Amino acid sequence: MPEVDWWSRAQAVLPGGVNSPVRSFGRVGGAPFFVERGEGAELVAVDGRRWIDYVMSWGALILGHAHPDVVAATQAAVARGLSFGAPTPDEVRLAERIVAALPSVEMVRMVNSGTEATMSALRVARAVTGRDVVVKFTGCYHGHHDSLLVRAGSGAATFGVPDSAGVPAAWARLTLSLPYNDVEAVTDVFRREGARIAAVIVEPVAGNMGTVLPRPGFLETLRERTREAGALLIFDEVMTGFRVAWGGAQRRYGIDPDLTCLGKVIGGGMPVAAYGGRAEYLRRVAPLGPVYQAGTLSGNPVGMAAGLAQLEAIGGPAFYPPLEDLATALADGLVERARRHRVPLASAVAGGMVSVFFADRAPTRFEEVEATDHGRFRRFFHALLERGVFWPPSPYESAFVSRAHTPEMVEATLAAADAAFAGL
Ligand code: KE4
Repeated sequence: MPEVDWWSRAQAVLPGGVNSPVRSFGRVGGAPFFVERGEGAELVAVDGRRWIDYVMSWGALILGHAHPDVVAATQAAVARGLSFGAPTPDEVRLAERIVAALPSVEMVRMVNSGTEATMSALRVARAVTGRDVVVKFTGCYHGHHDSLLVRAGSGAATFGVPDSAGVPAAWARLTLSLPYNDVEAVTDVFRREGARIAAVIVEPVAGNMGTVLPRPGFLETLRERTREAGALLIFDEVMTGFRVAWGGAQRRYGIDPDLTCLGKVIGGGMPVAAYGGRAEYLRRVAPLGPVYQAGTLSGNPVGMAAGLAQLEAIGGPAFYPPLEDLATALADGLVERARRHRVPLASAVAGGMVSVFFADRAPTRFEEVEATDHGRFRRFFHALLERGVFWPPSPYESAFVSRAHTPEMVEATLAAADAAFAGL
């Protein structure tokens, strides 16, 4: 059977050959492999090659690929029908699990993507406050809706400019994008624009510029300034929710946001996301209140079954310390191997998410990530890929470990990295 050239076929009918840009290897060069299946912590390509996988569907698969409990629950749900457009008990069960795990969340609405979750949360915040301006942070990614595809204007505290073609300038002018971890910039903007600000939306641990940790006082400042100004604080925990702790970053750092966005882990690999928060805010959402938001497949039974099975298998808070230990062993091992070859490498770890940066110290904001050595990252990525390790194909992405990753796999990864650093 002649090998199918999936990459050529894909590029003929899909923009860039992919359904999401990062999969195209655009940041690292080369052509992506096409996956036949996932097994635990490994991906198997259609030609039989296999890799230890640190992408794990961008964080969704915290138990690993095709976990038997998730597969069984999802298959059983499929056999009962894929979608009804009518309420089902599992929607209630998953919402109850989320509410029980996140004290700041009294009520949730299921949606189908992180983009929908953050878009809807912003709409609620604008409705609750009657204000239009939102504050985000450069390097944080909240999905691809117009309000948040905005990058910083010329000055740190000037209104934004579109970060994508097709985003109206008028929309961008309602968004302020500040440097992550910059407490002074936040205080200054609230001093000047506080009365107009509907919400601040933040990744409480940034994961879309690599993993960048909040500096002490940063999240606390956001909580104080928003409360003083009557603005809402939105934690975008699409990546950190059930990834950095059972109760997400809000439990890890002890901050209660007004609204929370979730995704990835709560869907077990299916298109499931959610936004939630104080009941008084969620009661503004249709059909109860004037904020309209809807979705044909929101809360669909197959996604609910997958998410419930994954959360069930995670079990609770005790799942996370061993996961973080493994991520830390990986990060420390990579930094140590790089040191042996006199390659500057820094790392950041939060729960089961981890990044390494070709720099002397871990970045605290987007500009510092931009300044890291991307050429070395590209060569590192391909050297690992040739040695059976699939690292995220961009210096602006986080890597993810799962319960399926073993210490032996970490050792194999470190051996591959040692050889890679020798050639950098
Ligand atoms: P989706 O619309 O892609 O489901 O979620 C958007 C989103 C929102 N908020 C955060 C914190 C996110 O990390 C994401 C999506 N994450 C990326 C990974 N960097 C998804 C990967 C991709 O775009 O293909």
